[in-house]
Amino acid sequence: MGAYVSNLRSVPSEWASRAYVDAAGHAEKYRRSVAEPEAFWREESACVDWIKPWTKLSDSSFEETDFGIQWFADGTLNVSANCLDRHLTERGDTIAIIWEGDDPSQQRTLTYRDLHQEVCRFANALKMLGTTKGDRVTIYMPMIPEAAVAMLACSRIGAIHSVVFGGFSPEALAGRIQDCDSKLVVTADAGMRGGKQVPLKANVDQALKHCPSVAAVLTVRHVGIDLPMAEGRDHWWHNLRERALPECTPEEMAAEDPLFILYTSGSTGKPKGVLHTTGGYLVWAAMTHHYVFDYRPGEVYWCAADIGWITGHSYVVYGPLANGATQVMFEGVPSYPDHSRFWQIVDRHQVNIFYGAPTALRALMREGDEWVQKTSRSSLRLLGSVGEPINPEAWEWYWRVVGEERCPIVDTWWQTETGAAMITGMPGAVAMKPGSASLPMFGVVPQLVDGDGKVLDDTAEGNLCITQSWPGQMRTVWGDHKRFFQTYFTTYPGKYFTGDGCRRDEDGYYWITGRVDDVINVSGHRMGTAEVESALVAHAKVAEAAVVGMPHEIKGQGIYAYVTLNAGEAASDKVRQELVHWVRHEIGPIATPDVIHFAPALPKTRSGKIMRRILRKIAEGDTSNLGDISTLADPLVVDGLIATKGD
Ligand code: 6R9
Repeated sequence: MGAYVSNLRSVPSEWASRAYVDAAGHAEKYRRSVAEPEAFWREESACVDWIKPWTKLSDSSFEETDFGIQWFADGTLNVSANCLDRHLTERGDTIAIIWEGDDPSQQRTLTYRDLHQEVCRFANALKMLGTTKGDRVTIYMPMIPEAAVAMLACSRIGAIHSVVFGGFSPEALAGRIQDCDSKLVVTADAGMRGGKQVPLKANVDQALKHCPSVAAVLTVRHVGIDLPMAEGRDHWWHNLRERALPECTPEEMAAEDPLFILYTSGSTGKPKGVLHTTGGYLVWAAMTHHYVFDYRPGEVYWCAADIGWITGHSYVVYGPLANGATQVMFEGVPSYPDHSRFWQIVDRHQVNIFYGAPTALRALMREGDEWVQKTSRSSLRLLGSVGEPINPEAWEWYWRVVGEERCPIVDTWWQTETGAAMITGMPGAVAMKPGSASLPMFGVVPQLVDGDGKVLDDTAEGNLCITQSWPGQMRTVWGDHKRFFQTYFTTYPGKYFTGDGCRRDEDGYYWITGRVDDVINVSGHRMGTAEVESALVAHAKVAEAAVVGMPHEIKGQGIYAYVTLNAGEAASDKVRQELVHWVRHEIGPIATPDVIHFAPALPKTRSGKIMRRILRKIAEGDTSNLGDISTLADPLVVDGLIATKGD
């Protein structure tokens, strides 16, 4: 027995008997999902109402010659009808969304009937503004019910939404609008986070100076501030709402029609527009939500992710609403007004299932147990984690202090590209190991390979690939199908490469070790080092920049930027602040560099390639073993970097 087994936490007995699947059921379902996919998916895809049932399961190949991904292709359905209409007879008066504002005195509830009417009205408003099937709509919103309403309204009429996180700058927003040629932007006057206003509409106005494709802006009044409204272009939602009927026939969509685009960072170039389609995505989001969170009617579920990220798409909007859940939607931050906020919300709304990110847990853990202990949390029975590896210390704290050793923790590994949970715990079925995302979801076939692509069997550590398609897999990069193939299927031909490193133990459990490419994970947010570099070099004083991740106690990884200034520019704290401000302005606060290291020169090979391995080591403070530096054009550069660290 290996080292991890001592940490094994067995499934609490009441869970083994009450969950949708127990250990034996899990093993059998997994076996069938791989050995008899046709029969398996015939059953599981019934979690979705089809207008026309599918007859052909999938047509997918990761090989270059016949590359393509399709699931349930001849079936038809409508996503919003699945999330709303089909619940109305039985659950029309059940609460769909309990909204909690940044200000703890603000709350709203919407039943499924309310939500259905709002979505229909919003869909009709989109139509009034000329939106039709296939049009792109950019949604730049705070965490308010209208964000979900806007997404569902798009899906109702077959428009493709692209949600841009409200923390992104006008520049980042403009890039994402341009890339997919959105005709319409949905926003709010402002959002509130931690007592501060986020000027969303003002950011849109600035972004639109560079976005000729946008003909209309639909603004939701939330905070209630005065705004300049551009004649002919800008519309208030509450004005259009008065004229919009609360009924709108859902568009019949083919399973492979696009549902949404979501931009995410990769190791190179600008962010990619990850495209998800209708049928496979919805089945995958709904099915995984059902099994992983074991949701029962009457329970209250809360996923604390923002809708600007894939977790908000799959586990705030589509998964839980497809399953008719009652959920909390929270606008604010865990530390406002104080560090008890999450747990006060749990008590106020009697939350049973809570799903959050390790970075928030680490930040709260640092503030001390008393913030948690002064709340009851007796309603909680299941906890989830997502976004980055959860370190065993944070896991133990979550288990012991938050869940009082009564709530199983499901650690869910997945990506924007995978649509929903891929390697994950399941309460009632999978014994837990702190820090391991545990076992593959039904239909997921992981494989570990070494740097040369050699398949590693049994206990091993390597690069994580997935060998077969699954319904929720992304279908393309918007506007660049070639880039889709090149990014994910050429490193290890015939396999989907995740970009993550991973270890498999003797029980077949998977332990994600983090990204092995030039993507860093800052507080669970994906950031391409290339994006931060290109923002830095766009500054007039910067000659060159190289960005790497560094260990960070709370954020998981921090951003460490090496900057070489132009000749004649002197390094100073003032310039440092100027550069930090500049990056925030170009991308947004999540890209704020933690360290700016003014480097006289960067370590390069004779062919001019920056040796990032060395930069990572210096950033980590581990200069004892820099490895082979003989290929450097000028090895003395390294001494210069070590000497200037911390200046
Ligand atoms: C859902 C989401 C994806 C990257 C992924 C990996 C990291 C996510 C994780 C995890 C370890 C987990 N990641 N969940 N690492 N354990 N449970 O976060 O999507 O924003 O695209 O990020 O996040 O490195 O490759 P996305």
